Amino acid sequence: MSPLSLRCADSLLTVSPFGGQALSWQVNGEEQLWLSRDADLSGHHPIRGGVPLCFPWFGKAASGPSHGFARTSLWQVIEQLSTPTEARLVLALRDSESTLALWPHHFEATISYTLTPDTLAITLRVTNTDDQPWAFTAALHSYLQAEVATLHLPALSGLPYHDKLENADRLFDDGPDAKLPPIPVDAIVPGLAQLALRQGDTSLQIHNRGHDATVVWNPGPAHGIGDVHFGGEQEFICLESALALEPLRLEPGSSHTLAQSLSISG
Ligand code: TA6
Repeated sequence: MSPLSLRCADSLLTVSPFGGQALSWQVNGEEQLWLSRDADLSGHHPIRGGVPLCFPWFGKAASGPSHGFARTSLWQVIEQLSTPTEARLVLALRDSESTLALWPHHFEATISYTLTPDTLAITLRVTNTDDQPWAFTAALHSYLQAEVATLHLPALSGLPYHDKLENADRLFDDGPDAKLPPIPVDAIVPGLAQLALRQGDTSLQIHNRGHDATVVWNPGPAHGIGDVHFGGEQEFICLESALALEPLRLEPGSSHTLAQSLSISG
């Protein structure tokens, strides 16, 4: 179950078949994703960092693992191609005895990673292969490298969000000195298709598609999360393309695509 590598020019992506999860994306040697130094890579537990795939549910469920079983399932490679201008890796997950025991529906999910020299496009396509409709929630739970002490996301200014920490609906501050986002943060922001994350001289442009919300998460210093290394919460912000507001119903034979693209600009 070794990680898979995908390269396009100076852009290098590493993906774990366990979870179908991106672990690292380096552009010109600069890491763009965050992976905890204490991440459990044994293939038995969720991996803390990179881009975990949350499916068929986002968040906690009455029964079943947090964020669903996709991130702790073994995905199969179904396509890998590389040209001088683009590289692509596609993995698939289908229902099995173990998924049916947790969620009694037939499905197929594919995750595709497409690399160009300055962009990583991540596309989760979910298909109902059952003879009955079913509903799901999901997220591309991207952990992005960020210097939290100086982090500023102006795109959040004044936006409404659901604060999961206090189960309340709020507005982000829109004052000139607003800390955006405040940390700790666990915010479900309806819509929001585009935002930019500045890092030093470069900026990461984030585009979400097929989502109903962008989730903004950082647990802050008092997190008590065992697999976030000491001080690790100062190094990332999760900006997630999510179906988190309402379960999305899929008819038999139909599909939905949830996507996020990350592009480096100067
Ligand atoms: O996306 C934010 C969130 O749902 C938070 O509520 C927080 O718990 C986080 O994900 C991490 O969840 P995990 O199950 O990976 O510890």
